[in-house]
Amino acid sequence: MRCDVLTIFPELIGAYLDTGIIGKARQKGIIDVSVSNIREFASGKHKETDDYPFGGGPGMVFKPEPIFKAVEKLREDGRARKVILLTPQGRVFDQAMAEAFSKEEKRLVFICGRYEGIDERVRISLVDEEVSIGDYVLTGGELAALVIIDAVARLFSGVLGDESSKEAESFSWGPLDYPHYTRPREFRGLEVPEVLISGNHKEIERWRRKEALRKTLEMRPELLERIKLGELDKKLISEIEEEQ
Ligand code: 6GU
Repeated sequence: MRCDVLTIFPELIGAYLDTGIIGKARQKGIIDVSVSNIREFASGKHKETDDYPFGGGPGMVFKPEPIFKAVEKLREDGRARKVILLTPQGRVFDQAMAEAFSKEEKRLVFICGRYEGIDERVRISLVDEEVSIGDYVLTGGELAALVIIDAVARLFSGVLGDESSKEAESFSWGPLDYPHYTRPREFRGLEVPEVLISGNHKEIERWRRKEALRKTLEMRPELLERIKLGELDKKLISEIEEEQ
């Protein structure tokens, strides 16, 4: 993934992008994330990036000029780019969108909105896609940019330590993840399920699938309607229902 993040708070997202798995992936050159400060493209003594809304009303609006100039500066290198505006009015980000972004040939530009909104001419003239990370309102798009970059980055090979881990986790086959245990075998009176110590890989696989289905039935039953259940899944679900 190659992307540029445009924000008025570069320091807010810099720490996350420099740390842990994402920081390593950037160091290794597996992902390329650059951050630019929109304020550097604002004019005037005070370098204001916001202004009052025409028509009145509460809050401030992101001025068009600094964002246009920031995007134009990025475009000086002549590379193709897809411009994504982060806004609660966008299409809701999910795993399928993460996979689509991971395959995108063009460099991505994430514009982090702030204030009550962004001048509509930015959307009309610059933006290819509008994306939200869920049905709640944040103070800005910075957290959304990090959420998206993180979800996309981990899909690249070499980013996670163990390549199989991204396959096994939730959403790659539909249901939620199964419960995990590590040492010790007994902790404050709570035992690790016997099957996980049995060494019987077929039984372990069956248990994990069943517990993943149980978790999904409990927390997100609507997910099970979106996926095609196999014969084993149906059998496991009826076992779970009998147990209740
Ligand atoms: Cl992308 N931005 C803001 N400000 N709030 C959000 C969001 C984005 N996605 C969900 N809520």
